[in-house]
Amino acid sequence: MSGQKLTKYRFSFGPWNIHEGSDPFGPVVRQPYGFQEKIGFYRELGFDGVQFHDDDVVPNLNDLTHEQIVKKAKEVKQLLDDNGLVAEFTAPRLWEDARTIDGAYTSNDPNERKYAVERSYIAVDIANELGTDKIVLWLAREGTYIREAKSSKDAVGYILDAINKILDYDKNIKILIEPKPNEPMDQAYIPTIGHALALAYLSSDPDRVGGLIESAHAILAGLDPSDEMGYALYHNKLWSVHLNDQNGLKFDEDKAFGSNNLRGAFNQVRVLEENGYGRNGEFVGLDVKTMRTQRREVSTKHLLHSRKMFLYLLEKVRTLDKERERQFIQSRDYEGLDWFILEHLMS
Ligand code: XLS
Ligand code: MG
Repeated sequence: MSGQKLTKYRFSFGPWNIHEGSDPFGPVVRQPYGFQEKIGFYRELGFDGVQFHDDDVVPNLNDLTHEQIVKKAKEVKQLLDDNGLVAEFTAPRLWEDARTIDGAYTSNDPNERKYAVERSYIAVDIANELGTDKIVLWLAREGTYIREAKSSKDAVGYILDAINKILDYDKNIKILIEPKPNEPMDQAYIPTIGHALALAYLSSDPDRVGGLIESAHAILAGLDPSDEMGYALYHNKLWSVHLNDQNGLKFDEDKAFGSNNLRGAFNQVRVLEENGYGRNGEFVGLDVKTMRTQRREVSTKHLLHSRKMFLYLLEKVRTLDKERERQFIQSRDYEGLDWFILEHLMS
């Protein structure tokens, strides 16, 4: 990396990260901000990119014609332009509609599988109107509550079929698969980036299928997020990230980046920085949730702090004495190396 221009990172989050605090056990606790108000927060928080679900852009899209969808998407594109923002990706929301109760691409009902693919086409149309060539597939309900409900082998075929149909529908779109091992399902079919990239290589156009890695999702799979990122970077298929944190194997907490494991966060920033992530326009994306206890007027701090944490740790990566580190490695003194890293992080 020496001598190379330092990467100037761009940051993104989805409007759902500024939310009203409801959880499975309680209603909203904060007065909602309107969509335009949320868009108004981005620049002041230091963010350039907006992640979207299809229906964040076009609410109630199931009830609209193609023309109405395009018209609404154009309005949102204008709003982004007016606020100096760009869309990072659009994600089809395949986990709320009644036709996705038993899964979307892997539903046992062929009509529901058809709905999921057609809904994905709409997400592609919206992405095109917003000026992004990326859609994200978080395969939320592609899994089971009990194993006997579906065929795990057939499910792979259904997901691959959906991916190939999307690639065929639009010759420019790039698909980012966001793996997660569980929740809402008891067990999901594409739990890790390894599973996701295997699908990419099986697809009809592997160069247009890659991955988005979320810190918490890797942790929920019992894996180290920075190793997962290193794996995808080797394949040149880490096209976005959702940086956040997670305290153990439980529901997806979407904690602020670095909030639970500073060393783990350091290694995520390091693997991104040292392997050129961001040099081809990739965003440092967040997927973080405000604590339910936070009052409305201070319900964007988790975004501000997560971005600040990335930049603090970036400074730690860039100021690490690599020669000293190399000496510890060369002499196989990993206890010494461990202390050296900890001292650096604490200094
Ligand atoms: C899950 C996903 C989800 C987004 C993208 O973590 O990132 O939060 O809605 O689909
Ligand atoms: Mg996510």
